[in-house]
Order: sequence, then structure tokens, then C-alpha cells
Amino acid sequence: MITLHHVPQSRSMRVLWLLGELEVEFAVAPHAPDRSLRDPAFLSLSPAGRVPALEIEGERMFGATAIIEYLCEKFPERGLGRAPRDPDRMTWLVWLHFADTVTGCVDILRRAYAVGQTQMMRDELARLALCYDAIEGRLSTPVENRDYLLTSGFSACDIAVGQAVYMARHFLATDDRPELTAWYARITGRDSFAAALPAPDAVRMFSQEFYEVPNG
Ligand SMILES: N[C@@H](CCC(=O)N[C@@H](CS)C(=O)NCC(=O)O)C(=O)O
Repeated sequence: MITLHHVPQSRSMRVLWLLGELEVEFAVAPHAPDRSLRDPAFLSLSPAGRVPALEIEGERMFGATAIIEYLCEKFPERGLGRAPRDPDRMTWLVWLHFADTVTGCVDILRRAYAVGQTQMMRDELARLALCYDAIEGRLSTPVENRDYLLTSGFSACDIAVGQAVYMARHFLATDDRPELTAWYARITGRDSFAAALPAPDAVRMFSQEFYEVPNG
């Protein structure tokens, strides 16, 4: 059995989305984004006390991107990874890991809001805007049917970056980037994305839908 340790709306949501796409059996161990992640039992699964953590084959894994790469290799039938000799392998790796560049901005924005640092918020929003520009640029490259980040079609990159954008949209809207907005609507229309959303009463990472920069 595969068990995903999950905090709703966090990076573990991208693994939850992927597991849904892979159509494999798994269980979810829910966690709250608080000090309980530092309990010794959880630290034995994820030594820095972070989600996601994954129990699989009697082992434990931590780190969203490592988990995604492993699951794509373990379950190649759904075609969400790109193997070493695949022409899209390099691009797959680039965009898979780019998800964490986006989420790095989100981590700093969450911290800036927690401590009320308006300048830090503005600086990080500018860095997040560059990430959105990169995604918009990629999706604007002229190939036939550029519906997804890879020319070869939907992949775990769309899941990882799409979920990173889901988190980032709590701080910066995507409306002024048409390709990004259309792609986001396309990939979040999938059933497995809907299944990865938090239940209405779930403890979650974001207490607000959107965080405005205070005036001044
Ligand atoms: N590089 C790690 C980062 C994991 C991470 O920072 N997760 C956040 C949620 S998005 C977390 O667990 N935060 C709780 C905390 O730091 O206490 C990964 O990709 O899994």
C-alpha cells in the first residue's frame, strides 16, 4: 500500500493529483500545517518535518519532486514521465523542477504576510511574476497544439507546475497572461485535480482565498 502524508493545498497536493492520474491504490494520512509536523513519529518519515512524505514498498520518501519522478518511473503506463532517452526528457526535468522555483516564491510570500513585511511581499511578487512570464513564454512557443508544457502532451510537469500555480494564485492572479490562464483552466478541469482539492471542512495551508498587499 502507498500512503501519502498530506496537508491540503500544500506541495503534497501535487502528489495527490499525480496518484489520482496514475489510478493506483493509495491511502492519505492527513496532517495540519502546524507543530505536529515536528512530532518524532512524523520526523521519522520526513526528517525536516515537511510534506509530502510517502510510504511505499516498506520505505519512506520525502521531497515532492523526488516522489513524482519515482512514481512516474514506477507506473510508466500512464505516460506522465519522460524516460532518459525520450526527446522531451530534458524539458520534462526542467519544468518538473521549475515547480519548486514557483513554490519558493510562495514560501517567502507566506512568511512576508506572517510578519507583515510589505516590501518583502512586493519584491517576491515581482519574482513570482517572472515565473508566470516564463510559463506564459513556454506556452506561447509556436507548435501545433501547444496545450501543455511539453510538446509531447500532458505530463507530470503540468501537474507539478499547475499545482504550484494553484498555490501562487493566492498571491498573484494570472488573468493578464492568456496562455497561462487557458492552460491552468485546461489542466485543473481534470477529475484528478478536483479530487485533490481540500474538503470544505479540511484544515488547510491558506486561510484566505487571496492575500492583498496592504496599502502604504
Ligand atoms: N523541498 C521540499 C519542501 C517541502 C515543504 O517545504 N513543504 C511545506 C508545505 S508546501 C511544509 O511541509 N511546510 C511545513 C513546515 O515547514 O512546517 C519538497 O519539495 O517536498
